[in-house]
Amino acid sequence: MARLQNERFDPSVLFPGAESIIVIGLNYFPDQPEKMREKKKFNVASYARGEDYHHVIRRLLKRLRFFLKEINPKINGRICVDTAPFMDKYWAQQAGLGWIGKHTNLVSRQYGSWLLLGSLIINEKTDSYDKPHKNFCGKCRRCLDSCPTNALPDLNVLDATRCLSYWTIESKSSSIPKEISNNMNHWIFGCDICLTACPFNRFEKPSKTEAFKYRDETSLLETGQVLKLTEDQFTTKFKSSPISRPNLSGIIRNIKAAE
Ligand code: B12
Ligand code: SF4
Ligand code: SF4
Repeated sequence: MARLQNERFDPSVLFPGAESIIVIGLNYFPDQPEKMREKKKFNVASYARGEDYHHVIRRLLKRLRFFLKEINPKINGRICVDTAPFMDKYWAQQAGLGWIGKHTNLVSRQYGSWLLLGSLIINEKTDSYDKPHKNFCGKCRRCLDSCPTNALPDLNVLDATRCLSYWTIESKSSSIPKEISNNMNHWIFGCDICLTACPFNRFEKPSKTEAFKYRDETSLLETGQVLKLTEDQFTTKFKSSPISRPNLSGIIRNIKAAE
């Protein structure tokens, strides 16, 4: 995060000639939220139940870029999905998709907390531009109060060193500190607690994206059976899933901490 600050704050440094940004939000609210209820011991973040969204959104944006080039061959574009030094949420709010809620994620009046974001920066002006979305959080603070590890200590402030999402996906540490593991609430890959708390989820609707449909492999985590897999079996099964990110050793660490 500390590197590439100039690119992060100015998309025309990231993509010279940048004139416009097209932002897409893809609804990932689970199509079968109750599927594993009976046998479930552990929780997996909703965004990780199907194919990795980086691949899904990148494919869509590549098609969009191809389509735009057919209309105007001079158009070039740089795709940003999560990993680029680019402020996905800020530009989504500017493009009118929703607003940055107090849990620091974008909230939509059409889909609640459940949009994943991707952008295409292009080198052409467009006929018209959308307006930035108004913030509708008001006095609500349900997300802040719901966080079990106090990772949301203030409005719009996330302390990643206390966030279960950081500890269960990104951390390379061999163990999880006690003050975090005591409050894992059975989350072993990511965490949806603050997202679920948002009252704007009354507008949530099941995702229609085939690639986000629940994959049977996900149940191996939810039931704890993943512990029976070898490293090779884990790598093969979760090849195109976000669950591959912490490796099997990370998942085992998370299960031990959450048990
Ligand atoms: C690092 C990261 C994390 C870290 C830290 C998250 C955090 N909130 O700080 C961890 C691992 C904890 C994490 C967790 C999650 N993440 Co995450 N994460 C990111 C990532 C890669 C970078 C965010 C970041 O720190 N950027 C650097 C800072 C400087 O930028 P920023 O966060 O955009 O915030 C700045 C701007 O808003 C700016 N700003 C505000 N006003 C203005 C005005 C002007 C004029 C300007 C110039 C700037 C500006 O200032 C802010 C602070 O500096 C983004 C993808 C991305 N490239 O944005 C995904 C992203 C935020 N994550 C996402 C998701 C889904 C999650 C989880 C829900 C996953 C899960 N279920 O476990 C959790 C949610 C936790 C939470 N409550 O936020 C989605 C959120 C989608 C949405 N609807 O908002 C993103 C956008 C990925 C994507 N492409 O869809 N994540
Ligand atoms: S994702 Fe979970 S741990 Fe992280 S801020 Fe939200 S509720 Fe807290
Ligand atoms: S729970 Fe309340 S404060 Fe948090 S993002 Fe939703 S509306 Fe905003």
